[in-house]
Amino acid sequence: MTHEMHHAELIDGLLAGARVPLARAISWVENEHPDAAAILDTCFARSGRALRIGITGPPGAGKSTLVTKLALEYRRRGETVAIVAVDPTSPFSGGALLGDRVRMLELSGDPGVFIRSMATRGSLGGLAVHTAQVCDVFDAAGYSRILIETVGVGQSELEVAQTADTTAVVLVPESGDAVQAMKAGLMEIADVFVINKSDREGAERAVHAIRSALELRAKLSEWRIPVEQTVASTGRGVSTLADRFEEHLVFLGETGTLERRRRLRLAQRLEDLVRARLWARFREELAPDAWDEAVASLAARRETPHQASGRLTGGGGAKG
Ligand SMILES: Nc1nc2c(ncn2[C@@H]2O[C@H](COP(=O)(O)OP(=O)(O)O)[C@@H](O)[C@H]2O)c(=O)[nH]1
Ligand SMILES: [Mg+2]
Repeated sequence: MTHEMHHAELIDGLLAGARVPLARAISWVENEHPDAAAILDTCFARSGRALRIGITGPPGAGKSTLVTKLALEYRRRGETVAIVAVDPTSPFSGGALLGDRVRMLELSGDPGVFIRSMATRGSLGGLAVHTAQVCDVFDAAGYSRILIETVGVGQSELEVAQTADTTAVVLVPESGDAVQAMKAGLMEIADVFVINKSDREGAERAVHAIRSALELRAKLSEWRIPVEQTVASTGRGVSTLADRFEEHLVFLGETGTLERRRRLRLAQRLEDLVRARLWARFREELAPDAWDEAVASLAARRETPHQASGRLTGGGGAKG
């Protein structure tokens, strides 16, 4: 498989469930290979069947361990599982300690599981765009559950989390302080809360703290956000957690929320791509030194940002 594959050959292979073309297709998507567009167009048209489950939370909360155990649980239930790790500290994305590598062996060799890490941001949109695209490829390849692991810190990670249909926020007893979760914006994106490492002191207290924080919020949905305890390292509570995901996905389907969420997500993707394309075109059409000159003229206070942006975009009245 060292020869350059034609994209049609690659598409046929991945749609038939072959792993090598799938891996290649994903690399092309990540690296923005010229033929990636053709692959993405085909995959997008065939996507929409897989359920996308986001697992987010602070580093060290046990997300990768939990994702591993969830994958095993879904395999027992007859689902096929793709794992997308957008966590730079994840064993799935190369930051693994020996113990993590051993853990990953739990999944290796199973043809019903495919693990992929996301590293590059690329130019056509951010990490969220690439994650959504990679998920489309897995979806088209027939994986029925896609587990997306992200570190719950920072705006771009929150955006990645929002590419999922349902999202679990994973905390540990020590970080169970609900205030912290709220500050980090995690409260807003959680459909399910998980207190992992519940073998440790303070798990019950953490659960109660989250529950009371949730009760203080205005009720925006009929969905009552569950707070589950797990011990990912032993698998305790993982089956119940999978039940909660499935319940939430049924709820989303029955209330039309799934459709609404997916629409919002598509709108966001479209916006991201249009912005990226317009920006790329703008930079392409700009005279070689025009950008640096504009910045210099701002620094020298010859122009305001408002004036310079108006001049550069040819619309004197640009806002900003
Ligand atoms: N005590 C305990 N340790 C756990 C549990 N889950 C994961 N760990 C350990 O916590 C560390 C971080 O786990 P990892 O899954 O890499 O966390 P991530 O950074 O959120 O992906 C590892 O050493 C795990 O073995 C748990 O439920 N209980
Ligand atoms: Mg991890």
